[in-house]
Amino acid sequence: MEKQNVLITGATSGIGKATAELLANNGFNLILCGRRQERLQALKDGLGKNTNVHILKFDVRDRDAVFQAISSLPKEFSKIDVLINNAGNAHGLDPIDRGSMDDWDAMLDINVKGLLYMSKAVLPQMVERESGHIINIGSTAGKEVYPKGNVYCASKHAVDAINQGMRIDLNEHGIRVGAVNPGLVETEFSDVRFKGDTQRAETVYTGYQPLKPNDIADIIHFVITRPYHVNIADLVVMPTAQASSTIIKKEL
Ligand code: NDP
Ligand code: 8X3
Repeated sequence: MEKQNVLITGATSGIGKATAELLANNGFNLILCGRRQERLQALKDGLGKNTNVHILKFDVRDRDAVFQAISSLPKEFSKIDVLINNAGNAHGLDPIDRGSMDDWDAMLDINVKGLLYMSKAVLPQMVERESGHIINIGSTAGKEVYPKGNVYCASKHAVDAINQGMRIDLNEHGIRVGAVNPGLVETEFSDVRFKGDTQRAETVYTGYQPLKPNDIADIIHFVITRPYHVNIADLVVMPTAQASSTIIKKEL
């Protein structure tokens, strides 16, 4: 069978990177996206030994760059079988009255509008073929709201709504759409949220066993390898130590 092409946004770190590594070893061609060119190149150099890898450097906030990137794909990568909308982050953790408007813009522009731009750029070919698979990386923050999570939670609630809306609207075209919604995963997520304060970031993942990026990569691999009539529509996964955004069994 012909190898499928999988496009992953946010492939330079965390969940996206682990997914790229797993899929490279399991018979998928990869289109890897992010803003950090040196990390993209390192992934291509490493994973390119196992599979065909194409890298695209752009910011998902930049609408024109998104469309240019997709239209620049060489022929062998131009058919996208699976789109993994993973790029995103939290920026800040502040009460709503003290939040930074730059942080709000970043979260809504990247997590919501970036996901929409990517989907808009890729969907026409899926609609034309009447096949394809979109996986939206949501969050438990898209299922509940926690103190100071306000705008990040809003962005992930939007991903939840868009995931449902896409599934409804694309149903007639036979396209699979589903979300994977993780709880706490130890990645660069908290470094970004706390703007490089690594000590504060580390406290988010200490005293219990958080999920690792590989745990989510395993799930994504499972989701995309189901027979085509099976669509995992919405999946929530947390560390065993986590019961909700605020209830975490820590041994300190
Ligand atoms: P990381 O910070 O490790 O990775 C984030 C990725 O997103 C990086 O590859 C980064 O690449 C990319 N990215 C960020 N902003 C942009 C942008 N403007 N344009 C293009 N790419 C961008 O975090 P995670 O792996 O944890 O996060 C991945 C997804 O998982 C996010 O959507 C996040 O909300 C979600 N998530 C994370 C959880 C966690 O606890 N870690 C839990 C639930 C969901 P680069 O900087 O090179 O552009
Ligand atoms: C990331 C999980 O709880 O830090 O989406 O918001 S949380």
